[in-house]
Amino acid sequence: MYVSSEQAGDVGILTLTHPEKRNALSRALIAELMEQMEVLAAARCRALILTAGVGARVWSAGHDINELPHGEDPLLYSDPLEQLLRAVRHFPAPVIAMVSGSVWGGATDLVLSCDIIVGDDSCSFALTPVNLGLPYNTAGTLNFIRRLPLNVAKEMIFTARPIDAAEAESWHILNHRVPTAELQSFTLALANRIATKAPLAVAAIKEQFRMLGDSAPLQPGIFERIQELRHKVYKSRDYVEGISAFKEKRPPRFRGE
Ligand code: KGJ
Repeated sequence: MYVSSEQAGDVGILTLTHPEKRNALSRALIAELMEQMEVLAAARCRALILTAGVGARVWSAGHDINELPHGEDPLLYSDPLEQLLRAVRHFPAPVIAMVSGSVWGGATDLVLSCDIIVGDDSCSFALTPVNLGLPYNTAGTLNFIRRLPLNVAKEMIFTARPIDAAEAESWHILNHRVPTAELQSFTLALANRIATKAPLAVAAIKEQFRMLGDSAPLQPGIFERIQELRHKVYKSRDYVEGISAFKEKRPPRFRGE
């Protein structure tokens, strides 16, 4: 069991429970998470809290690096992480990320796909594809452009530096930064407030935000160019080196080829 699920009145709470692997977003963990999301949606939960628990040291280490393919597109439309991101965006009630601890790579994409983010002083967020030599995909890059100030997105990506709670607050990544002791009660109160509102209106407006936010047309030529740029990166030796270095627990030696 990598995920625990509970329902407190109209509020669903999904907790990642695999600290041994730092809640890496493996195929198995994502399958459980999405199954529980379906159960909570069918039970008509009116707000969903996604968390790794109060006091977690690592909220999630991101994509399971052992499941990233060598020499192939690492973030295809059908990749489990991509399916999870869409499930969160399509979930028929607001999803609140409640964050203690560090959030890495694709898990930061996941948190930024939630509707509201509440963090405590221990939370931090990193975007790390350049540590692995991995080309990010179009959907994720668009999510960062929409969700973050462009200069912030660029600094986070180019440096892969975890940004702390104070920076996350000042850069409007967090809706609220609260003391750890109040994280649970504050987030529950927020979710309960949402749960008292008209659920059809909330769901319709969430869907409007999603569809209108996604409505920017992408010219075929631009998409093809992006695919070509990404192809060059995931076929490179640096990408193999990035993944090998992680598995061998050593710093990568990138050569730009
Ligand atoms: N995937 C698979 N296994 C992982 C991952 C991961 N992302 N992160 C940690 N693990 C596993 C390690 O291999 C260890 O397994 C165990 O979790 C504890 O990790 O050797 P084992 O015990 O069998 P570790 O590194 O010993 O824990 P800490 O020293 O506490 O460090 C926690 C960190 C989260 C700082 C560290 O594990 C780390 O840097 N993980 C990788 C974080 C990262 O760069 N994630 C981004 C992955 N990439 C993406 O999501 C994407 C989409 N991307 O574009 O890059």
